[in-house]
Amino acid sequence: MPDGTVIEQFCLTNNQGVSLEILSLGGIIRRWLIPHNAKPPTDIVLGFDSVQAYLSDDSYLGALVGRYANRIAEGKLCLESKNYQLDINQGDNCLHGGSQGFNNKVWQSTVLSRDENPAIALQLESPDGDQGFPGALSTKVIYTLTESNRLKIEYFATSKRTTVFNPTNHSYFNLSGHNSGSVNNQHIQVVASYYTPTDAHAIPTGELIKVEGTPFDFRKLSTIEQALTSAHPQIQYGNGLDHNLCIDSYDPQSQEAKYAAKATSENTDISLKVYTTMPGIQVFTANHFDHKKGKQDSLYHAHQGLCFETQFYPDSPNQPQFPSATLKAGEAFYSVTEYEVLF
Ligand code: FUC
Repeated sequence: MPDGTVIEQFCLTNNQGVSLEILSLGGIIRRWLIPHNAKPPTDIVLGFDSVQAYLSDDSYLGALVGRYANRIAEGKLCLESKNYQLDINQGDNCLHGGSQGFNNKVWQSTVLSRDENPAIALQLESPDGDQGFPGALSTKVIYTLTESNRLKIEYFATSKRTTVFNPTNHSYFNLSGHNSGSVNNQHIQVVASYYTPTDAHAIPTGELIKVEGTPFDFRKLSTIEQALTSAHPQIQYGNGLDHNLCIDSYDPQSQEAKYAAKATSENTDISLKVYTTMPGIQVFTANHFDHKKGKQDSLYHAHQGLCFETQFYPDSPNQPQFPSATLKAGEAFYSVTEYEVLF
């Protein structure tokens, strides 16, 4: 780091030959290698070669995001009758926890082994008032790679004062390989009957709209392209998919990750399945990428990556009808998202 702090890189490997490289900077998943018989492994996530590149980029490649993934309108938060002004870092809004969010922090790391599976724990103390959020927050994220090729990401937190908490991981997947061009002809499924439409600045209008008859109907496996080429105004706003879909299987009482989404590449026959305890999933197609210089001299263009960001709905603190991201003082937060790779 510029101040001399050392960043560590961990490699999680299983007996199936899957391996992941994870940085203590932002818990960034830098490489995710899937073996192929007789061919070099396919790296299914976008990333950079240097720490400097991660620090100077604002696309959250592979990183842990918090305290609040996605947007809070005008950075305005009201909790227990007190108003808080959060850091504004995108237009008029607070995006992904403010300009110094979890992705920019060096996390304290511990090597673990969970049920024989390789795992690491990353811990962070976020002080009271960090990016404007109330309450000193202690958070821990555990990454575990299982023998069934699942990366399990568990999020834990407690806060000294009532706050909001909505962490995610912002990996950009490309199941044909990070340097293979656009994801347009890959297929996705999202088990979501509703989505939360937004205004032109990606702030939810507050409605839940049926996906039926819209480009957001991914209940059956369909190409990403059919959505990206749609003339629907919601697609035009952001040059692609950048929307929260409401996961049908969400159960606020359950701590068991439920199937939510899938992506698949016919080029490599690699598929990804997403399971989560969270109510929403931001489906984002790297709409603003424009010759971004990525790993090993690759150039990342618009629609070259696909994010499945599991989350509370965007701006939920200002939308009382959305599932609540409030974390009460002293309460324990737990969520889990699992990414399973099939090949
Ligand atoms: C996603 C999107 C945003 C943004 C960011 C980098 O979560 O919702 O629009 O560009 O990632």
